Amino acid sequence: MSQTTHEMKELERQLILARTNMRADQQKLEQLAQSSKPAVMAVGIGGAGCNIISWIKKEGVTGGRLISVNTDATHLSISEADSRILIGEKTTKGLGCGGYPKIGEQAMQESIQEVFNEVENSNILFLVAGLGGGTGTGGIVHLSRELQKKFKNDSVQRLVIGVATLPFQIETARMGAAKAAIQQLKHYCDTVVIIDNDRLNHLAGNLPFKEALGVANTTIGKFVKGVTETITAASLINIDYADLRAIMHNAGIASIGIGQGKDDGKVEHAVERALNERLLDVEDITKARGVLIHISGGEDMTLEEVHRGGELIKRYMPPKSKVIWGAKVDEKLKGRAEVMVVITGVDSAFLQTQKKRLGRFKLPW
Ligand SMILES: Nc1nc2c(ncn2[C@@H]2O[C@H](COP(=O)(O)OP(=O)(O)OP(=O)(O)O)[C@@H](O)[C@H]2O)c(=O)[nH]1
Ligand SMILES: [Mg+2]
Repeated sequence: MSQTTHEMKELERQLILARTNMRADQQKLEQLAQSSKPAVMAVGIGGAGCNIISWIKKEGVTGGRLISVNTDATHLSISEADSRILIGEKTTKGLGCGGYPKIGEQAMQESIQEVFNEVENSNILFLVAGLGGGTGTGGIVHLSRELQKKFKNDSVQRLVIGVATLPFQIETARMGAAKAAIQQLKHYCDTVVIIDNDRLNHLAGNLPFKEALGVANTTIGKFVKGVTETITAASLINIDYADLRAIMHNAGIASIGIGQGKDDGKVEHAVERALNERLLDVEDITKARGVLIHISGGEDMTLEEVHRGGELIKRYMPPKSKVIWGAKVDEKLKGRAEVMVVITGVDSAFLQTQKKRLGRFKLPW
Protein backbone atom coordinates (compact mmCIF):
# COMPACT_ATOMS: atom_id res chain seq x y z
CA MET A 1 0.00 0.00 0.00
CA SER A 2 1.41 3.40 -0.95
CA GLN A 3 1.90 6.06 1.69
CA THR A 4 -1.01 8.22 0.39
CA THR A 5 -3.46 5.31 0.20
CA HIS A 6 -2.51 4.41 3.73
CA GLU A 7 -3.13 8.00 4.88
CA MET A 8 -6.46 8.07 3.04
CA LYS A 9 -7.58 4.86 4.75
CA GLU A 10 -6.50 6.21 8.13
CA LEU A 11 -8.42 9.43 7.51
CA GLU A 12 -11.51 7.47 6.52
CA ARG A 13 -11.21 5.32 9.66
CA GLN A 14 -11.01 8.41 11.82
CA LEU A 15 -13.99 9.95 10.06
CA ILE A 16 -16.09 6.85 10.67
CA LEU A 17 -15.02 6.85 14.31
CA ALA A 18 -15.91 10.53 14.67
CA ARG A 19 -19.32 9.93 13.09
CA THR A 20 -20.02 7.00 15.40
CA ASN A 21 -19.02 9.09 18.39
CA MET A 22 -21.24 11.91 17.21
CA ARG A 23 -24.16 9.50 16.88
CA ALA A 24 -23.48 8.20 20.37
CA ASP A 25 -23.30 11.78 21.66
CA GLN A 26 -26.55 12.62 19.94
CA GLN A 27 -28.21 9.57 21.46
CA LYS A 28 -26.82 10.46 24.87
CA LEU A 29 -28.10 13.99 24.46
CA GLU A 30 -31.57 12.76 23.49
CA GLN A 31 -31.63 10.34 26.41
CA LEU A 32 -30.56 13.09 28.75
CA ALA A 33 -33.22 15.44 27.40
CA GLN A 34 -35.80 12.75 27.95
CA SER A 35 -34.74 11.89 31.49
CA SER A 36 -34.20 15.50 32.53
CA LYS A 37 -37.73 16.45 31.56
CA PRO A 38 -39.58 17.35 34.73
CA ALA A 39 -42.30 14.91 35.74
CA VAL A 40 -45.59 16.78 35.78
CA MET A 41 -48.60 15.41 37.66
CA ALA A 42 -52.04 16.74 38.52
CA VAL A 43 -54.14 15.46 41.40
CA GLY A 44 -57.84 16.35 41.48
CA ILE A 45 -59.39 16.12 44.94
CA GLY A 46 -63.15 15.89 45.60
CA GLY A 47 -66.01 16.31 43.11
CA ALA A 48 -64.82 19.49 41.38
CA GLY A 49 -61.17 18.35 41.33
CA CYS A 50 -62.11 15.04 39.70
CA ASN A 51 -64.37 16.76 37.15
CA ILE A 52 -61.48 19.00 36.09
CA ILE A 53 -59.12 16.03 35.78
CA SER A 54 -61.74 14.21 33.67
CA TRP A 55 -61.90 17.22 31.34
CA ILE A 56 -58.11 17.19 30.87
CA LYS A 57 -58.08 13.42 30.36
CA LYS A 58 -60.72 13.68 27.64
CA GLU A 59 -58.84 16.51 25.90
CA GLY A 60 -55.52 14.66 26.26
CA VAL A 61 -52.35 16.11 27.70
CA THR A 62 -48.84 15.43 26.48
CA GLY A 63 -46.32 14.61 29.17
CA GLY A 64 -48.46 14.77 32.32
CA ARG A 65 -49.95 12.16 34.66
CA LEU A 66 -53.51 12.60 35.91
CA ILE A 67 -54.70 11.32 39.28
CA SER A 68 -58.20 11.54 40.76
CA VAL A 69 -58.85 11.29 44.46
CA ASN A 70 -62.26 11.24 46.14
CA THR A 71 -64.16 9.96 49.16
CA ASP A 72 -67.21 9.50 46.97
CA ALA A 73 -66.95 6.06 45.32
CA THR A 74 -69.80 6.61 42.86
CA HIS A 75 -68.38 9.86 41.58
CA LEU A 76 -64.88 8.39 41.39
CA SER A 77 -66.15 5.47 39.34
CA ILE A 78 -67.30 7.83 36.58
CA SER A 79 -64.20 10.03 36.71
CA GLU A 80 -61.55 9.66 34.03
CA ALA A 81 -57.88 9.66 35.04
CA ASP A 82 -54.64 7.69 34.69
CA SER A 83 -55.04 6.59 38.27
CA ARG A 84 -57.96 6.80 40.74
CA ILE A 85 -57.74 6.60 44.51
CA LEU A 86 -60.67 6.18 46.86
CA ILE A 87 -59.53 7.88 50.06
CA GLY A 88 -60.87 7.49 53.61
CA GLU A 89 -62.80 4.29 53.07
CA LYS A 90 -63.01 3.68 56.82
CA THR A 91 -63.88 7.30 57.58
CA THR A 92 -66.63 7.85 54.99
CA LYS A 93 -67.55 4.36 53.67
CA GLY A 94 -67.21 5.67 50.13
CA LEU A 95 -70.05 8.13 50.63
CA GLY A 96 -68.36 11.54 50.52
CA CYS A 97 -67.82 14.06 53.32
CA GLY A 98 -71.18 15.85 53.24
CA GLY A 99 -69.55 19.27 53.15
CA TYR A 100 -67.32 18.84 56.24
CA PRO A 101 -63.66 19.76 55.60
CA LYS A 102 -62.56 18.14 58.87
CA ILE A 103 -63.77 14.79 57.57
CA GLY A 104 -61.99 15.47 54.29
CA GLU A 105 -58.75 15.96 56.24
CA GLN A 106 -59.26 12.68 58.10
CA ALA A 107 -59.99 10.81 54.91
CA MET A 108 -56.82 12.16 53.28
CA GLN A 109 -54.82 11.22 56.36
CA GLU A 110 -56.19 7.68 56.26
CA SER A 111 -55.00 7.16 52.68
CA ILE A 112 -52.02 9.49 52.53
CA GLN A 113 -49.53 6.74 51.75
CA GLU A 114 -51.39 5.73 48.61
CA VAL A 115 -51.38 9.30 47.38
CA PHE A 116 -47.69 9.72 48.25
CA ASN A 117 -46.86 6.60 46.23
CA GLU A 118 -48.42 8.20 43.16
CA VAL A 119 -46.80 11.62 43.43
CA GLU A 120 -43.40 11.09 44.99
CA ASN A 121 -41.53 11.31 41.68
CA SER A 122 -43.16 14.54 40.59
CA ASN A 123 -41.22 17.73 39.89
CA ILE A 124 -44.27 19.83 39.16
CA LEU A 125 -47.40 18.90 41.02
CA PHE A 126 -50.79 20.52 40.57
CA LEU A 127 -53.29 19.99 43.40
CA VAL A 128 -56.76 20.83 42.12
CA ALA A 129 -59.94 21.27 44.20
CA GLY A 130 -63.18 23.22 44.39
CA LEU A 131 -63.21 24.87 47.82
CA GLY A 132 -66.36 24.86 49.91
CA GLY A 133 -67.17 21.15 50.25
CA GLY A 134 -65.61 18.52 52.50
CA THR A 135 -63.28 16.29 50.46
CA GLY A 136 -61.68 18.95 48.26
CA THR A 137 -61.27 21.58 50.98
CA GLY A 138 -60.03 19.32 53.77
CA GLY A 139 -58.13 17.03 51.39
CA ILE A 140 -56.12 19.69 49.55
CA VAL A 141 -55.09 21.41 52.78
CA HIS A 142 -54.03 18.17 54.44
CA LEU A 143 -52.24 16.79 51.39
CA SER A 144 -50.30 20.01 50.74
CA ARG A 145 -49.29 20.21 54.42
CA GLU A 146 -48.03 16.61 54.46
CA LEU A 147 -46.24 17.02 51.14
CA GLN A 148 -44.44 20.08 52.40
CA LYS A 149 -43.14 18.04 55.36
CA LYS A 150 -42.26 15.08 53.18
CA PHE A 151 -40.46 17.06 50.47
CA LYS A 152 -38.72 19.44 52.87
CA ASN A 153 -35.35 17.73 53.04
CA ASP A 154 -35.12 15.88 49.76
CA SER A 155 -32.69 16.85 47.05
CA VAL A 156 -35.20 16.88 44.19
CA GLN A 157 -36.44 20.26 42.98
CA ARG A 158 -40.19 20.48 43.24
CA LEU A 159 -42.95 22.90 42.60
CA VAL A 160 -46.34 22.40 44.23
CA ILE A 161 -49.08 24.49 42.63
CA GLY A 162 -52.48 24.63 44.32
CA VAL A 163 -55.39 25.35 41.97
CA ALA A 164 -58.60 26.16 43.79
CA THR A 165 -62.02 27.56 42.96
CA LEU A 166 -63.98 29.83 45.28
CA PRO A 167 -67.64 28.97 45.88
CA PHE A 168 -70.41 30.77 44.00
CA GLN A 169 -72.08 33.66 45.77
CA ILE A 170 -75.22 31.62 46.27
CA GLU A 171 -73.14 29.20 48.35
CA THR A 172 -72.61 31.79 51.12
CA ALA A 173 -72.32 29.22 53.88
CA ARG A 174 -69.29 27.69 52.14
CA MET A 175 -67.28 30.89 51.79
CA GLY A 176 -65.78 30.88 55.31
CA ALA A 177 -64.33 27.40 54.94
CA ALA A 178 -62.95 28.30 51.50
CA LYS A 179 -61.17 31.42 52.76
CA ALA A 180 -59.71 29.58 55.73
CA ALA A 181 -58.39 26.90 53.39
CA ILE A 182 -56.70 29.50 51.16
CA GLN A 183 -54.86 31.02 54.11
CA GLN A 184 -53.40 27.58 54.81
CA LEU A 185 -52.68 26.71 51.20
CA LYS A 186 -50.60 29.88 50.92
CA HIS A 187 -48.17 28.36 53.43
CA TYR A 188 -48.08 24.86 52.05
CA CYS A 189 -48.00 25.43 48.28
CA ASP A 190 -45.48 27.38 46.21
CA THR A 191 -48.30 29.15 44.40
CA VAL A 192 -52.06 29.04 44.84
CA VAL A 193 -53.94 29.85 41.66
CA ILE A 194 -57.40 31.01 42.66
CA ILE A 195 -60.38 31.05 40.37
CA ASP A 196 -63.45 32.89 41.50
CA ASN A 197 -66.31 30.77 40.15
CA ASP A 198 -68.62 33.79 40.31
CA ARG A 199 -66.35 36.06 38.33
CA LEU A 200 -65.91 33.38 35.72
CA ASN A 201 -69.64 32.90 35.47
CA HIS A 202 -70.18 36.64 35.13
CA LEU A 203 -67.61 36.81 32.30
CA ALA A 204 -69.23 33.86 30.56
CA GLY A 205 -72.60 35.64 30.62
CA ASN A 206 -74.32 34.34 33.77
CA LEU A 207 -74.95 30.83 32.60
CA PRO A 208 -77.14 28.23 34.26
CA PHE A 209 -75.28 26.56 37.16
CA LYS A 210 -74.30 23.37 35.38
CA GLU A 211 -72.98 25.20 32.33
CA ALA A 212 -71.09 27.64 34.54
CA LEU A 213 -69.32 24.68 36.14
CA GLY A 214 -68.45 23.39 32.69
CA VAL A 215 -66.84 26.72 31.76
CA ALA A 216 -64.88 26.71 35.03
CA ASN A 217 -63.63 23.18 34.40
CA THR A 218 -62.57 24.01 30.85
CA THR A 219 -60.69 27.10 31.98
CA ILE A 220 -58.85 25.38 34.81
CA GLY A 221 -58.18 22.35 32.62
CA LYS A 222 -56.67 24.60 29.94
CA PHE A 223 -54.40 26.18 32.51
CA VAL A 224 -53.04 22.84 33.77
CA LYS A 225 -52.72 21.43 30.24
CA GLY A 226 -51.09 24.62 28.93
CA VAL A 227 -48.40 24.77 31.61
CA THR A 228 -47.72 21.03 31.40
CA GLU A 229 -47.29 21.04 27.64
CA THR A 230 -45.04 24.09 27.42
CA ILE A 231 -42.72 22.36 29.86
CA THR A 232 -42.80 18.81 28.53
CA ALA A 233 -43.63 18.96 24.83
CA ALA A 234 -41.72 20.69 22.06
CA SER A 235 -43.39 24.01 21.35
CA LEU A 236 -42.75 27.01 19.16
CA ILE A 237 -41.26 28.68 22.24
CA ASN A 238 -40.66 26.50 25.29
CA ILE A 239 -40.77 27.52 28.92
CA ASP A 240 -38.12 25.81 30.96
CA TYR A 241 -38.51 24.49 34.45
CA ALA A 242 -36.01 26.91 35.99
CA ASP A 243 -37.96 29.87 34.60
CA LEU A 244 -41.24 28.51 35.85
CA ARG A 245 -39.72 28.01 39.29
CA ALA A 246 -38.41 31.56 39.31
CA ILE A 247 -41.92 32.98 39.17
CA MET A 248 -43.81 30.26 41.04
CA HIS A 249 -41.57 29.15 43.89
CA ASN A 250 -42.88 30.61 47.17
CA ALA A 251 -44.99 33.05 45.22
CA GLY A 252 -48.26 33.23 47.20
CA ILE A 253 -51.48 33.86 45.31
CA ALA A 254 -51.78 33.84 41.53
CA SER A 255 -54.52 35.09 39.24
CA ILE A 256 -55.09 33.71 35.76
CA GLY A 257 -56.83 35.07 32.72
CA ILE A 258 -57.63 33.43 29.41
CA GLY A 259 -58.61 35.28 26.24
CA GLN A 260 -59.34 34.46 22.63
CA GLY A 261 -58.99 36.43 19.43
CA LYS A 262 -59.52 35.77 15.75
CA ASP A 263 -58.44 36.96 12.31
CA ASP A 264 -56.25 40.08 12.02
CA GLY A 265 -54.74 41.12 15.34
CA LYS A 266 -55.91 37.85 16.91
CA VAL A 267 -53.03 37.62 19.39
CA GLU A 268 -53.37 41.23 20.49
CA HIS A 269 -57.12 40.85 21.04
CA ALA A 270 -56.57 37.64 22.97
CA VAL A 271 -53.97 39.42 25.14
CA GLU A 272 -56.38 42.25 25.87
CA ARG A 273 -59.11 39.84 26.94
CA ALA A 274 -56.81 37.67 29.03
CA LEU A 275 -55.60 40.72 30.96
CA ASN A 276 -59.03 42.24 31.44
CA GLU A 277 -60.91 39.06 32.20
CA ARG A 278 -58.85 37.67 35.03
CA LEU A 279 -60.56 35.13 37.19
CA LEU A 280 -59.60 36.68 40.48
CA ASP A 281 -59.72 40.38 41.25
CA VAL A 282 -56.23 41.69 41.90
CA GLU A 283 -55.73 44.46 44.39
CA ASP A 284 -52.47 45.94 43.22
CA ILE A 285 -50.76 44.68 40.12
CA THR A 286 -47.59 46.70 40.76
CA LYS A 287 -46.68 44.25 43.49
CA ALA A 288 -46.83 41.23 41.19
CA ARG A 289 -43.81 38.95 41.28
CA GLY A 290 -43.99 37.60 37.78
CA VAL A 291 -46.13 36.62 34.84
CA LEU A 292 -46.31 33.52 32.72
CA ILE A 293 -47.73 33.99 29.24
CA HIS A 294 -48.80 31.15 27.04
CA ILE A 295 -49.90 31.81 23.47
CA SER A 296 -51.45 29.19 21.21
CA GLY A 297 -52.66 29.70 17.70
CA GLY A 298 -53.37 27.97 14.42
CA GLU A 299 -50.70 27.21 11.83
CA ASP A 300 -51.26 30.68 10.39
CA MET A 301 -49.97 32.39 13.55
CA THR A 302 -46.63 34.11 12.91
CA LEU A 303 -43.70 34.55 15.26
CA GLU A 304 -44.07 38.28 14.82
CA GLU A 305 -47.64 38.15 16.14
CA VAL A 306 -46.43 36.11 19.11
CA HIS A 307 -43.69 38.64 19.90
CA ARG A 308 -46.06 41.57 19.63
CA GLY A 309 -48.43 39.85 22.08
CA GLY A 310 -45.61 39.19 24.53
CA GLU A 311 -44.43 42.80 24.31
CA LEU A 312 -47.92 44.10 25.06
CA ILE A 313 -48.06 42.12 28.28
CA LYS A 314 -44.54 43.12 29.29
CA ARG A 315 -45.50 46.77 28.93
CA TYR A 316 -48.54 46.24 31.14
CA MET A 317 -46.59 44.58 33.96
CA PRO A 318 -44.52 46.39 36.60
CA PRO A 319 -40.95 46.81 35.31
CA LYS A 320 -39.35 44.63 37.97
CA SER A 321 -41.60 41.62 37.49
CA LYS A 322 -40.18 38.62 35.70
CA VAL A 323 -41.89 37.70 32.45
CA ILE A 324 -41.65 34.20 30.99
CA TRP A 325 -43.47 32.95 27.98
CA GLY A 326 -44.14 30.07 25.71
CA ALA A 327 -46.02 29.58 22.45
CA LYS A 328 -47.45 26.64 20.64
CA VAL A 329 -49.12 25.86 17.33
CA ASP A 330 -52.43 24.08 17.70
CA GLU A 331 -53.97 23.03 14.40
CA LYS A 332 -57.47 23.14 15.94
CA LEU A 333 -57.12 26.92 16.30
CA LYS A 334 -57.07 27.84 12.59
CA GLY A 335 -57.39 31.63 12.24
CA ARG A 336 -57.64 32.01 16.01
CA ALA A 337 -55.35 32.56 18.99
CA GLU A 338 -55.68 31.85 22.67
CA VAL A 339 -53.66 33.56 25.37
CA MET A 340 -53.28 32.57 28.99
CA VAL A 341 -51.65 34.85 31.55
CA VAL A 342 -50.76 33.77 35.07
CA ILE A 343 -49.79 36.63 37.37
CA THR A 344 -48.07 35.45 40.55
CA GLY A 345 -47.43 37.09 43.91
CA VAL A 346 -50.62 39.13 43.94
CA ASP A 347 -53.07 40.18 46.63
CA SER A 348 -56.77 39.86 46.20
CA ALA A 349 -59.30 42.35 47.50
CA PHE A 350 -61.64 39.45 48.03
CA LEU A 351 -59.32 37.72 50.48
CA GLN A 352 -58.78 40.90 52.46
CA THR A 353 -62.41 41.76 53.10
CA GLN A 354 -63.40 41.50 56.71
CA LYS A 355 -66.19 39.16 57.67
CA LYS A 356 -69.48 41.06 57.75
CA ARG A 357 -71.24 40.88 61.10
CA LEU A 358 -74.71 39.45 60.88
CA GLY A 359 -77.01 42.45 61.50
CA ARG A 360 -80.67 42.55 62.45
CA PHE A 361 -82.96 41.17 59.77
CA LYS A 362 -85.32 43.76 58.27
CA LEU A 363 -87.89 43.31 55.56
CA PRO A 364 -86.69 45.17 52.45
CA TRP A 365 -89.97 47.05 51.94
N1 LIG B 1 -65.24 24.45 38.81
C1 LIG B 1 -66.06 23.59 39.37
N2 LIG B 1 -66.50 23.83 40.59
C2 LIG B 1 -67.33 22.92 41.14
C3 LIG B 1 -67.76 21.74 40.48
N3 LIG B 1 -68.57 21.03 41.31
C4 LIG B 1 -68.62 21.76 42.45
N4 LIG B 1 -67.87 22.91 42.36
C5 LIG B 1 -67.57 23.92 43.37
O1 LIG B 1 -66.70 23.27 44.30
C6 LIG B 1 -67.24 23.32 45.62
C7 LIG B 1 -67.01 21.98 46.27
O2 LIG B 1 -67.84 20.98 45.66
P1 LIG B 1 -67.38 19.49 45.47
O3 LIG B 1 -66.05 19.44 44.82
O4 LIG B 1 -68.50 18.78 44.80
O5 LIG B 1 -67.25 19.03 46.97
P2 LIG B 1 -66.33 17.87 47.54
O6 LIG B 1 -64.95 18.39 47.68
O7 LIG B 1 -66.53 16.65 46.74
O8 LIG B 1 -66.87 17.71 49.02
P3 LIG B 1 -67.93 16.64 49.64
O9 LIG B 1 -68.84 16.25 48.53
O10 LIG B 1 -68.54 17.43 50.73
O11 LIG B 1 -67.11 15.54 50.14
C8 LIG B 1 -68.71 23.68 45.42
O12 LIG B 1 -69.13 24.47 46.50
C9 LIG B 1 -68.74 24.46 44.13
O13 LIG B 1 -68.47 25.84 44.35
C10 LIG B 1 -67.28 21.50 39.17
O14 LIG B 1 -67.57 20.53 38.48
N5 LIG B 1 -66.44 22.47 38.68
MG1 LIG C 1 -68.15 15.23 46.79
